[in-house]
Amino acid sequence: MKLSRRKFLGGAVAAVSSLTLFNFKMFTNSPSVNAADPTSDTMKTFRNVCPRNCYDTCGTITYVQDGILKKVEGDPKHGYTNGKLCLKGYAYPRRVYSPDRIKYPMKQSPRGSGNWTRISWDEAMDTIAKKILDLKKRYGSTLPICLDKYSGNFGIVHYGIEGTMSSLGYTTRALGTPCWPAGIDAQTYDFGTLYNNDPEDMVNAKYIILWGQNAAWTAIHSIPFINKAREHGTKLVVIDPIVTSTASKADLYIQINPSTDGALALGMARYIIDNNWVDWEYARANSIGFDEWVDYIKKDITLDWASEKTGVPKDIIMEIAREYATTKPASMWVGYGMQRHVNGGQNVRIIDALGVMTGNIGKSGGGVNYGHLETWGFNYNAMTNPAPKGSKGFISPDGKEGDRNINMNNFAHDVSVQSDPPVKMLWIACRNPGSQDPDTHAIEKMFASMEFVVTVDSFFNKTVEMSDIVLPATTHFEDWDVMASYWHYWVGINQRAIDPLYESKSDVEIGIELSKKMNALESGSCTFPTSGTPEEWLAKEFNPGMNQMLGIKDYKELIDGPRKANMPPASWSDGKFRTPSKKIEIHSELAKKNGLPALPIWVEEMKNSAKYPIRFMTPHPQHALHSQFQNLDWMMTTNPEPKVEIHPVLAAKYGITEGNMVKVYNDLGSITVKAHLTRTTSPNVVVSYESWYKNSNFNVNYTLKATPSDMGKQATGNNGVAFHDNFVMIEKA
Ligand SMILES: Nc1nc2c(c(=O)[nH]1)N[C@H]1C(S)=C(S)[C@@H](COP(=O)(O)OP(=O)(O)OC[C@H]3O[C@@H](n4cnc5c(=O)[nH]c(N)nc54)[C@H](O)[C@@H]3O)O[C@H]1N2
Ligand SMILES: Nc1nc2c(c(=O)[nH]1)N[C@H]1C(S)=C(S)[C@@H](COP(=O)(O)OP(=O)(O)OC[C@H]3O[C@@H](n4cnc5c(=O)[nH]c(N)nc54)[C@H](O)[C@@H]3O)O[C@H]1N2
Ligand code: SF4
Ligand SMILES: [Mo]
Repeated sequence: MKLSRRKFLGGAVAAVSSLTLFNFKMFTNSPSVNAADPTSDTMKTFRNVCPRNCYDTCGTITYVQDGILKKVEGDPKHGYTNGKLCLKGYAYPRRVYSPDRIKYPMKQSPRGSGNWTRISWDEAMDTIAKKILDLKKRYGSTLPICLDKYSGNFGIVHYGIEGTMSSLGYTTRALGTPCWPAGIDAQTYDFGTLYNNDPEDMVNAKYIILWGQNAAWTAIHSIPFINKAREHGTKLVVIDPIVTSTASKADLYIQINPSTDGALALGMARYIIDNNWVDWEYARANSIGFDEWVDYIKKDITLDWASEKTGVPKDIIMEIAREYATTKPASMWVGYGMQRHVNGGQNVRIIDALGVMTGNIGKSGGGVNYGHLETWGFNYNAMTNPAPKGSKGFISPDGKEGDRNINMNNFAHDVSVQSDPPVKMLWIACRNPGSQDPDTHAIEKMFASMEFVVTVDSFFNKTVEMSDIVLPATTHFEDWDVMASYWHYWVGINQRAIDPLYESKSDVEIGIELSKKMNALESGSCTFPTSGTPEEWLAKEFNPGMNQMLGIKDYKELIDGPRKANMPPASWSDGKFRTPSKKIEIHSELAKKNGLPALPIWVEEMKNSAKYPIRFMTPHPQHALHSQFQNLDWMMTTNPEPKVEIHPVLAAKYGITEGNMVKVYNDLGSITVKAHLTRTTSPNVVVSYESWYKNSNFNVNYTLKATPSDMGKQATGNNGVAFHDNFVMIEKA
């Protein structure tokens, strides 16, 4: 398969938690759905896991009374999330019972008009099935149908969406991941795959660097482990172009010029070599190409150069180089933000090499930690359906017949250029390209060119607005599923805590309905099963290997609490790297074969232009998960409107003052948004956190070009997007 894919209150811990971890009691005044008395006789509890694309994948306890979800709490049996949730997690009842939920299947005519009418499930399925059969007849295959699914819900049973498409025949698929592909390839070239230390093991680190990682917002449950280490004197360093919430808690914050992390790491490496702090024994025994890289550094890298490139003073580079190399074990956590650049993967490779040269790989309290997929070995039963007999597929260059893969990270373009046959119909589920993809104007144009668009979602968003039919999706409290994390090592299940609301159905149930209709219209036209309860579908995802890893005999044991995989705390502690040479490949022939430098050497960052001199960074928001959550009432109260953060020096240059409406624009498009003047950014970078606000057309991606990052193709099928290499001009609106 392609990689798509605590309890604490006190001391230093509370300082961070008060910013980021909300106590649910803050919200229990709302009489409608949150005033729950957990001791009540009629109160039932269920186990759930937050299925969002979030490092934390929290275990939750769901309180249900008379069939109504009253409250959601953190699950104390989950050893990483330890009984706490983020604001988004506590807000789940507001999401489940939001008046804005899509309640019924609806059709819009004409598309984009806003003229929606409620239709029955039967009419919806009939219209969709007839369209599929019509396209198949006209083009001789189902390749004109394109699936775009990503991270709305990462549950394993939700791979039934891919399964639904497979059961129709060979289709066109948006392949890749916008999250982390460049870094995955970097670690694949270096170590053979991505495989991080157990994040709970960060308590054993004597020195921690968060490199382009905003944990206080995007992975909040790691903070208590980091703080526990700090109680024993561990120093926390944060490297980010923005003074984030995480940076504000650090012992040392380093404001780096964006996309120059490789230069900083090379400068550090030079100083480590000059002072002979290199762990030669580890590096030479476990890697290939190390001496070649050292020669390159001695020849090409100086501290003056590194300082000038990165904007980091020389003495600070020397300080962190010395401390990182001499305080063992030292842990690095490389975030996904810092690899969203044209040289992002290469920068990760250089940071990996720093970990190798200091002997921090394979050690408890160490590691260059990025992510993992070690606990994702499920059956993917819902995903695996054979194409109907006689299906015609896409013939790949190596002669294999199958689906036609296009680039998820250049979706508008790649859909539009298909010609043999063209893409005519989109099936969108767990995905909001209208808001999350680069170049929104191109997305709009591409959607407008389609014959038919079906979107399955729980909320009316920008993508739904561009669809012909919308089908109402259940929330994870209305469904059975199993969830693994790409960061910690816990696995838990989602129980069906409440019945599906209104007429909503899970994505698998939709597959079942579609199959019934397709086969009624044309027998044998769809292989998706037409039966099975949601719990039976869940049961089919487990296998002896997974059960053994989790120490269970049956998935039902997960109802008693999530389980942690039986794994060593330090990744790579067995020294068995998964590269072709079975060693860490500082020199990677595979990278070279793919047109990349074989060694972790410096690759230039993208520069601004005279016309668009200001970098526009659009990282991940605190109270939203992309286009999810910010639309809810609690979030709109907490954070009512979007902003663009501008350094006062830059603002003065353009005559902008606090609260002015500002136009942020480039050749692709513009957004108009309120200015917030702050010194948390630098004078050449403006910042807006991407998310979807209710009743607002704010969307940073109108300005964002689909520029590829340098890596991703090797392990994920396509390169990533250089989201943070975006340049704009600003003016008072
Ligand atoms: N400018 C900018 N753009 C970015 C990024 C950035 O940093 N800057 N980050 C990128 C990254 S890393 C990512 S991961 C993407 C995220 O892109 P997406 O995966 O598209 O993002 P979401 O908004 O989380 O989810 C999409 C939709 O899934 C729906 N959904 C939730 N649960 C279900 C379900 O069970 N079934 C169905 N059918 N639908 C469901 C939600 O309501 C939502 O509308 O955005 C990318 N876009
Ligand atoms: N609250 C919340 N949590 C989330 C998400 C969310 O939307 N909201 N999204 C989830 C998903 S899908 C993902 S992929 C992860 C992403 O998690 P993170 O990796 O933490 O994501 P970002 O916030 O995009 O980027 C992290 C930091 O990288 C910094 N950065 C950008 N460019 C550079 C650079 O060149 N160098 C350095 N050193 N730093 C740089 C940004 O300023 C930002 O502070 O988070 C997940 N968790
Ligand atoms: S969004 Fe992340 S931190 Fe918040 S409840 Fe879900 S998994 Fe936990
Ligand atoms: Mo992501």
